[in-house]
Amino acid sequence: MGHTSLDKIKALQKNPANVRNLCILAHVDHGKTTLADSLVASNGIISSRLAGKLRYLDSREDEQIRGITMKSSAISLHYKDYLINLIDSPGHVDFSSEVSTAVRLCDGAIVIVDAVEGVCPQTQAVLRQAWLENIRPVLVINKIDRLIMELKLTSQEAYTHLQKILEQVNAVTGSLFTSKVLEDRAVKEERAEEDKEEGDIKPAECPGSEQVYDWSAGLEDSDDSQLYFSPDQGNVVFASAIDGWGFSIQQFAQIHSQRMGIRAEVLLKTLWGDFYLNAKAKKIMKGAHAKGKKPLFVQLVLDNIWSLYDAVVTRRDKEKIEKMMMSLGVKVMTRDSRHSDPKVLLSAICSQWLPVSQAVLFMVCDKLPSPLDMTSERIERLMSVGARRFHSLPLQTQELKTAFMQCSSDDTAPVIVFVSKMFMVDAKALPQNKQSEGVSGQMQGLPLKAKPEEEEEKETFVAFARVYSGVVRRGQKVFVMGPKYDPAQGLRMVRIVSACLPPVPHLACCTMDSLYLLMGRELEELEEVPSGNVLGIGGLEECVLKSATLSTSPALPPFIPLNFEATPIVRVAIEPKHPSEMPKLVRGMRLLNQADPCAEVLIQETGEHVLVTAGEVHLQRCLDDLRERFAKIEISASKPIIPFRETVIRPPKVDMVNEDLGKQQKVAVIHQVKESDTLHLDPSGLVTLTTPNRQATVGVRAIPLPEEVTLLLEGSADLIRTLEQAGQAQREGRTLDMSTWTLDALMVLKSRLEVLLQGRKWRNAVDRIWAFGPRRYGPNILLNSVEGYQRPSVWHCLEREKGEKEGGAKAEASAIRDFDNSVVSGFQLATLSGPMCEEPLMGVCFSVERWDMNFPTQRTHLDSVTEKDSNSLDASVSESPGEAVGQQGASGKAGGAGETPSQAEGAMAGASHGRLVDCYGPFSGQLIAAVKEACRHAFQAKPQRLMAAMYTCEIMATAEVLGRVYGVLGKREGRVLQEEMKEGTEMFIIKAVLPVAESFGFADEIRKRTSGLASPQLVFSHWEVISSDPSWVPTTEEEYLHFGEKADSANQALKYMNGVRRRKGLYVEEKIVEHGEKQRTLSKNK
Ligand SMILES: Nc1nc2c(ncn2[C@@H]2O[C@H](COP(=O)(O)OP(=O)(O)OP(=O)(O)O)[C@@H](O)[C@H]2O)c(=O)[nH]1
Ligand SMILES: [Mg+2]
Repeated sequence: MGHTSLDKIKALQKNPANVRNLCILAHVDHGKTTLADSLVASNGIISSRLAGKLRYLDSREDEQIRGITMKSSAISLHYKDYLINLIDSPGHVDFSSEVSTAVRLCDGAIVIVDAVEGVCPQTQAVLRQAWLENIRPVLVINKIDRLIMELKLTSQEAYTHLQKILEQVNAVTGSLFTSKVLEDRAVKEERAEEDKEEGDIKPAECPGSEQVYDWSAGLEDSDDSQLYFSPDQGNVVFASAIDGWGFSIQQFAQIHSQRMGIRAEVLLKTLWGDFYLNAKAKKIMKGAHAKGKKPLFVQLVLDNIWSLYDAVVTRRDKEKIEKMMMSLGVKVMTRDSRHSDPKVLLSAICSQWLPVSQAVLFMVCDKLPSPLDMTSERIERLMSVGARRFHSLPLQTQELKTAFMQCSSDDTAPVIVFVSKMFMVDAKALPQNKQSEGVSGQMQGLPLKAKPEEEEEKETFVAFARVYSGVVRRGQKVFVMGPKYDPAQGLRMVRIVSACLPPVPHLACCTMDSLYLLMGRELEELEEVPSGNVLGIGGLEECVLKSATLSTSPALPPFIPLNFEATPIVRVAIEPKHPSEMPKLVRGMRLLNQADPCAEVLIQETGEHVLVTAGEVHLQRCLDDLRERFAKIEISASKPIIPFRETVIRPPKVDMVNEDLGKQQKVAVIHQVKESDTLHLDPSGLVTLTTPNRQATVGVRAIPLPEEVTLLLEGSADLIRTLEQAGQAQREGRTLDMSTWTLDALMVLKSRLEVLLQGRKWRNAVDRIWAFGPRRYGPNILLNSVEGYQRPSVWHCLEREKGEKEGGAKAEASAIRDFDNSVVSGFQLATLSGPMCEEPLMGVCFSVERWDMNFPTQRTHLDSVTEKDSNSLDASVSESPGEAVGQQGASGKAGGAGETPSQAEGAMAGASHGRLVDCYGPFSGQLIAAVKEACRHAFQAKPQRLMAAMYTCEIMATAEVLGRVYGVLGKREGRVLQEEMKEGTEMFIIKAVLPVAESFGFADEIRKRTSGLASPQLVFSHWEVISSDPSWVPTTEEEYLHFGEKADSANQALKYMNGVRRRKGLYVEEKIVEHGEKQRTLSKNK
């Protein structure tokens, strides 16, 4: 463990004021792990000669081979009197969930930016993540050697370039800050409102009645001086991690103040900026740029570095090197100075002259907050789960805020711990087993080679965690709070932690069997860990799935869920090579699910085991892990399953060869629907369908939603879910304590929908929304256009004061109101899988225009229980199975249920409406099926289209390889959105979108075609309608001429659709050999 003893670290842990928990964040390949190496080397854990080459924290074999980090890992370092718990994180977008797990446990972050590439998409993403978690960043501008050696900039040009980079980074922070201030102002207003309301009770405390806000008010008052990166603030280090040097301007200010006799404070203020040295007057003057003078930074800082590189690397001028070493007071070993690679000598000199580790460690101790500096804002945010606000939490819960703030390690302080992920280690590498194993501890974390069968089970999970309050002791019992745990409920039922808890929902009890100090590839055993430190906890695998909140106080609510940036989108079906090994696969997938923060594991209705990952690289890592660590069997994975969406569009005006279409074409489309005695279709697209027992008839029309509406609904899924929950609660007679912020957001959503849904056909549409779907929050709408049918709108629960009126309305509801829920369920089923290839629908509005009920004996009795029953059943059905595998799950359950809730129909129908059973089955079931069928037919009556998931990517390429990049993009149906030259370099930045379906192997292909110069990162961006019609056949002469008779070669949508249908075992209409005689004709010609 290097030259710091375990006892020293234990002592340092006890002083939270000198603890720094921080992570290293950056875009991929900007040098995080290389910088971490230098810091690790400063503690003697690795040799400083190997720093930068070893990439010590990339402990996995595939990380070393691919050269990218795939997981976050922590190491504790010692610097002066400080303990630094450092977490290295991955920069590749596929692993951005690992970044979230790191950021949550930290108080500060080192953000690294590559001096050549500047601010990249992931740089922005990590800055945003740091911001959202309220942690303070410092900046390292890395790879400055590239400006010298690759771009061959002069020191003056480099200065301008660095200034630009700093501006870019500050622009990102600035925009985050502005939006935050505006948000804060909204909250303040809200508080003022609340105070006003409470003012009825305590008028004395009521603030001034009229408050007028100026829009810029918050911006001016807020202190943003701490916020921006500026070398004179001491929060920027310039570095070349690979060559081992780095500095902040403080260092140079000190060096030069002695040499030149200028006060260090003056230099500190003037070293960065538009200042120059007037040698004659011995003064520092302003206006270097205007007067064409060398800025101080160039003259006193960069020039020294430039001339060192010039002497050592470019000219290899021995004499000059000697001289420079003398003046710097640096001595190097002869083997370094004689080495054939001049970089060795360079880094030997630099790492003594300006050691990067000292500059960075000094900066983090000086500028980043300690655990004692937790802001109350951050604590309130962590504790305000869901739509609840902090002030509505029980009093005992609110009091826990003090415990966070004090960060006390007293025995009386409640223990508060957050686990952000679970990672697996080989049991042999655990410190308690190490004595017998000797050196094998070194190998911990490295992938395991094949081992004898009996050792298979010997792997355990360690929780990656942090103590926020109290002292954690080995063998201690704690509560595990599930994501839905309600402290108010818990407080009523339990007081202390004990093994036999009364059954409190979402609360469990667990023992922390062992505690570890995380040392990169190694673990060290600890007896206790005081507040404010990062640690590993063993023995939680039974009660923690991926992340969890632990405490000794039942008053603690679960922390807000981790904020993941990436959407898991790439799914594959997995099966064992030998069918008999299925149980091993199931176990392996369960372990994988637990060990990976964002991978999802589900069992599809067809019985297939499906793995959902964030991208291709992530997928590969998950498969490798399954093979080598978790299942340890041969597995085969299907080709990635690409998700599609189905939608309808407005009838196109032109055909495939851009000819104007007449009316008759529309009719041709419509006649795809086959009419029967219970099904009728009118030419305008209205489908009427009667249930088999002829007691109900529904008329449904499908209407495409405007694109903006679909986007809005898609983006507001969480909000709509809250709305749905509130509606549900109201129907059950409960109230959901929504924060004013959520209520406001819902009102805004409603009014935006009103603005977007304009025109005759959408009159009053927003108030008539019956439901959203699928799963009750999807981007499709069910619209109530039934004449004379009154039902409360989905927005009903927003109108608090009108809440009471509903009771009255209910009593006079008609008999059909009882079956309201069957219609909604039918709609949910229809939107969950569409008629084209059973993929979910998107952007479709189903307007129910007719709903007639015709009972043999009129039912007058209304049974409210009935409605409730079907409600709750439906709710459990509509919950997505993926979400069942919760992020903060308190149980060890893995895997989900079936994917489509088709069993819903039977279950629901059986549960209620028993009196209306006839030979066709329960009536509500018939109605569900009828609505679902009507929706499907209505959908088919409109021009249907597939929607493809699209990735965006940003590719950086030089002019020479630009053509090849375009070639690869074109071949894969990609579209270039923007191309621009990166300032100060010869690189082009290309922004493009391409379908997920065409993206597999894209990054590799680009890398190969450009000899590794361009490496794109794919980020899910949106859904896009594929313009070609999959059911299209050529009808006009021109089309025959253009596409031939089969016309299937060019039809991308048909290709995708048939692919999905084939995979799902649905009927695919295909002609395999047509016109066999043509081949004969060909051979005759030869
Ligand atoms: N020229 C130069 N190259 C550097 C410097 N620092 C790192 N590199 C190189 O950049 C590449 C990526 O370095 P890493 O440290 O693995 O980058 P990372 O940010 O950890 O990458 P991910 O973890 O995959 O996001 C390696 O080939 C390093 O050798 C530097 O200061 N100068
Ligand atoms: Mg790395």
